[in-house]
Amino acid sequence: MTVKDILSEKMRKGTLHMTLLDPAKQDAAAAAEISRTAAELGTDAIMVGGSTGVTQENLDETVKAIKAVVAVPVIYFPSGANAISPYTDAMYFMSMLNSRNLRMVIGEQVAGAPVVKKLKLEAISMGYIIVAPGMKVGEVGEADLIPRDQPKKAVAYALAAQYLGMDYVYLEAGSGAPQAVPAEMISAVRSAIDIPLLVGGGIRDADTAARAKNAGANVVVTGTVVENGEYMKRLESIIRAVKS
Ligand code: 1GP
Repeated sequence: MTVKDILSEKMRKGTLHMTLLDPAKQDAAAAAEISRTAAELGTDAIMVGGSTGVTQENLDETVKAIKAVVAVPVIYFPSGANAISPYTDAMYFMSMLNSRNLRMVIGEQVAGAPVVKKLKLEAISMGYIIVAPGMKVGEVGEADLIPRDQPKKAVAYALAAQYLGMDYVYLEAGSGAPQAVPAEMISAVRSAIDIPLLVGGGIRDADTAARAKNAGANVVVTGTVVENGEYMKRLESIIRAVKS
């Protein structure tokens, strides 16, 4: 069964939660420990990636350590073709649709595609749409940010992703964003498209996670929340809100 099939089956039953770990932010053993806890608390997949500082070495080490302790899929969330790991279960083959830089839209993908083929990796295509404030990823990706009060613009990008044949759409406010993607934007996109919708960036508590879920996110992604040593209770309440 492919990772996409596993996730589709789970999505039919409800909203999923995914935990994002940046290999540049902790060592492999710490990433594995967080992943084990997140999986025990019910997270549905571990995403590994970051905007800067991901190397082949820290990526491979982190993925291997996580794979050794969890049964849920481990999915690479790349920022470019500089590092691609053979150890993940799948990778998002993503295009930052609202980047002004063609390299982020198609250049890195062209560079990475032969590697994905060679490694026989499962590629899950994804339209990646950066919503204001966008944070680091908006900056390094040179995104033409979707204004928070323009859901129609987000809908147009998401529909374009669907018509281009992409598997998923990801609405991203940016890691550590002071505000998550607005609920109105999530629900506008959800009602316009038929493919799964991931939402992340700035979701640090159960209320915000519940708002994203209730607005129609199929997958709620959290990253920063596990970077604080005292994350367990918070992550537990976020996952409970996503699953209830
Ligand atoms: C970043 O959307 C993810 O790609 C997670 O964001 O770190 O703010 O949870 P946070």
